Amino acid sequence: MKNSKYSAMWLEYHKVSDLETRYSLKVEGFSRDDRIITSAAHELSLGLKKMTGIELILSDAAEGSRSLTIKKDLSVRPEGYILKGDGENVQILASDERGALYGAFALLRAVACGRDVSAIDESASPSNPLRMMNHWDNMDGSIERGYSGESFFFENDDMIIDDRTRAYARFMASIAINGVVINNVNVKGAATYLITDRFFAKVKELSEIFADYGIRLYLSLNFAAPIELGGLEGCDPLDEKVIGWWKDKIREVYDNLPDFGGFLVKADSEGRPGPFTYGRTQADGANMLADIIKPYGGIIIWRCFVYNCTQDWRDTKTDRARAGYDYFKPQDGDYHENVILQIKNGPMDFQIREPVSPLLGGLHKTNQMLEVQVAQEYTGHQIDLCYLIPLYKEVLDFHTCSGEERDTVADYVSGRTMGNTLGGMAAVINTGNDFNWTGDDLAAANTYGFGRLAYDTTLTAEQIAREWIAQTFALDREHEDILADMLLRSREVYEKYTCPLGIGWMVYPNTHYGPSVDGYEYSRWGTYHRADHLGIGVDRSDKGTGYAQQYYPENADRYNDPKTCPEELLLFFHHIPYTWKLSTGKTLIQHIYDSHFEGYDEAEDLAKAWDSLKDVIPQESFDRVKERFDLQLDNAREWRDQVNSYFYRKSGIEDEKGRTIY
Ligand code: GCV
Repeated sequence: MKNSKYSAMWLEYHKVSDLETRYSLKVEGFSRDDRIITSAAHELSLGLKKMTGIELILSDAAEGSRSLTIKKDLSVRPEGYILKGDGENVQILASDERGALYGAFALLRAVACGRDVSAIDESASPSNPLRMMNHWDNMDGSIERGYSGESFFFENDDMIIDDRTRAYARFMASIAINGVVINNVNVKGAATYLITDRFFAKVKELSEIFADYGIRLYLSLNFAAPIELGGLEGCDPLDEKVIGWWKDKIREVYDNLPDFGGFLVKADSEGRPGPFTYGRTQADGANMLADIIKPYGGIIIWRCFVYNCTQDWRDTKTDRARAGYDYFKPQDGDYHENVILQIKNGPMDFQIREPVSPLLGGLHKTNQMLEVQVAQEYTGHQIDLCYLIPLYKEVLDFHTCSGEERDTVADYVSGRTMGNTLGGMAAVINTGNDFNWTGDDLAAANTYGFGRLAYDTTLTAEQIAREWIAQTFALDREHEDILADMLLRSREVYEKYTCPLGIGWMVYPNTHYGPSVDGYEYSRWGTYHRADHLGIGVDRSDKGTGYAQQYYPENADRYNDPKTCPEELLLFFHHIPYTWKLSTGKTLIQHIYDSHFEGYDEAEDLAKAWDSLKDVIPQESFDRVKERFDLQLDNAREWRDQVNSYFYRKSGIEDEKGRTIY
């Protein structure tokens, strides 16, 4: 149901000083009437007034007063900005409107973070060309893997455009998001009709609001649209009739939505239609659409989440982790220049820890984009605290060892390694129409952090956490330290009480919250831990499924041998006896017990730390989060006791510390 009340999240603009001075706002080199410049000017007026009391006079005429100038400077990199203050006057320099808008938000951020901006000297430009949010919103208003209420884009198979739409666009612009896919990648029912007359007017209206904030609108596409909308018998990408249908359709789309960004496609994945049905490759499908959309400047973002989801659990040779690479690597170099392959960070599915997908950088002749999940599907449903920026950082900083000088994932997806211009980062977003947008107020740190990191991959998880805290809660240093520490520890805490050592899954089927050790063990999803009375883990070495060999040799060798495999991923790559000695000297089984006991205790510490912030966090916000910590502790307790009991019963090995196991 529609909910028009909402919080200001990190754009609260808390008061930091009371200057009551006037500045004239000047615009040089840009058109004052430009839609994005207008947004920048509006935001600066609002933010500075609220935070500092400064009144911006939107005119060049206010002689004598100090000035804030948005100025065009072609030497600044695209979408970048320079902030310069001479002690009196401040300038935002940019070569394009987006850069000016991001500069405006950066100035406001600096003020919110308590910096003296009168002599500011700062510059930035995006690490990634594309910085996108993917909504998994359905047209009936539900959100696939949504934990924050209903969709604010859709309801009853129709679109919603209201105040929230603009508020959302402001949030996204403030973290430099430049593309948004509004509908779920599983395109069904009414969503297939988003590319028809039925919705063009509303999609256009929405895209105009986005355009005010430098955001391009994209849609997820139903590969079977030629059948469902066009009445054709099939959707073979090499069939002339199908190609003709798409040509007409895409012309119609651009006639109605001239600034449309392009399509995101989930094909041949979890029951969605795709080229495999016709014996074609993923490249055949992607290239067909890309060629048609190219004259309009559009792009095709093609997801690599293709695997067999009807596996027989008895089959130990088939390995879901291998699937992406096996399907997509053979066509590396065949994808046309306006295709981007969107690759999930790990080879499985957004677990709390997985190795980096070997496709990232494994492809070296194809545009690629990193997909991460901000929505906490397997990471606590925005009930359990789990700050995910450290996870994204690990992925970006991962050395593929491809032999290139620039060999990290960040290098590949940014285009730095291959010199390509299409690539970047996309996140499955965690927003909904809850008052606080993200269910858990603290989960907004992930939304915020994703955008900041995608814009500047050199930022640290701590810097981002502190920026977010300052803007959201404006805490003093002592309390900021407490909250920053909570965020920074939270992912490891979650990992400890759920599934450490890279094993993953063990989660309640379908909902993906709470423990169910064998929940996915005898299923069709390719998600097994293979535990028996002697040990646990999946052998993905050269003696097992051979997945480790999909990496470049240095990494392949490291992962292949349990003695050199990073311990946090040990059970992802190897089947290990319970009596195996880890580097700490503990046995594997003792590590499992200890980790779960510690994880629960540390979750309690997090909850206590939150209690210590009671007097400095707004009451409603405090209460909402507190309720979640209560639930998190229940969850952690279940995980601890179920996992420990399960492995005690399997192995028959006592806990050295004699704690209660059931
Ligand atoms: C949108 C996982 C999720 C699905 C999701 C899918 C995907 O399987 O559980 O809800 O579907 O990933 O990324 O396409």
